[in-house]
Amino acid sequence: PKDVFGVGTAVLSGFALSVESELLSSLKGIAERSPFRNMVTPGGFRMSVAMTNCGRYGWVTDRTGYRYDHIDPETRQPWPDMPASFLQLAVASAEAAGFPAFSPDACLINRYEPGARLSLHQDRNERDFSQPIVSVSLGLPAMFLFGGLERVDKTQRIRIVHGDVLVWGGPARLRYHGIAPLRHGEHDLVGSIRYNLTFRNAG
Ligand code: MD5
Ligand code: FE
Repeated sequence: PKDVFGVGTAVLSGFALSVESELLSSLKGIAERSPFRNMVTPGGFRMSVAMTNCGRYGWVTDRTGYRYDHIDPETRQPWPDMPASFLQLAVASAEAAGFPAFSPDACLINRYEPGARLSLHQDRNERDFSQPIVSVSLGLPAMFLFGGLERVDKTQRIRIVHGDVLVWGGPARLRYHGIAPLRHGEHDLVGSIRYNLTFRNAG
């Protein structure tokens, strides 16, 4: 793996390609049970990225704040189970990046339509920052913004494409990051959409 961003980061180019169809069909099943929705931030803004989750815990936001919850607030049911294909890819990716003990219990699934973006933020709702985050990209390419440990730090940009897996751990785990507004386009298999699966140990 390339650690183009520095210690704790890995870009596994095309690592998910061999299982793309399993991932996409599992994703369809998850979205049938827990549909994508645009959540509202504590500040009252509707997110342009639509989200759902699978696994023991799901990440949610509403006017009261950000949290991990075992229950989908829309369906009032537990989130769909994490499919074996998801878990296997996440664990293999973390291992390839030097994190052999990754045990994800949450998978946040982001759906970007053209124009959707994710502003610069840190992921800090998880209990154990020694566990990495594994991110799998499917569909349209995206421009990933990668900053430092402070919001004002200069950001690097990298284009990530269908099948890429990125791993963030160790000293990179709390770096600021975001996604620039998605450009219009058409992906052969996925259409005019980008999906990102982010595997976490929420605890
Ligand atoms: C995405 N999702 O492409 C990104 C990929 C999110 C989110 O940011 O919170 O759903 S995950 C990128 C990530 C996670 C943890 C740490 C770092 C990046 N990092 O240190 O840059 O939808
Ligand atoms: Fe994030």
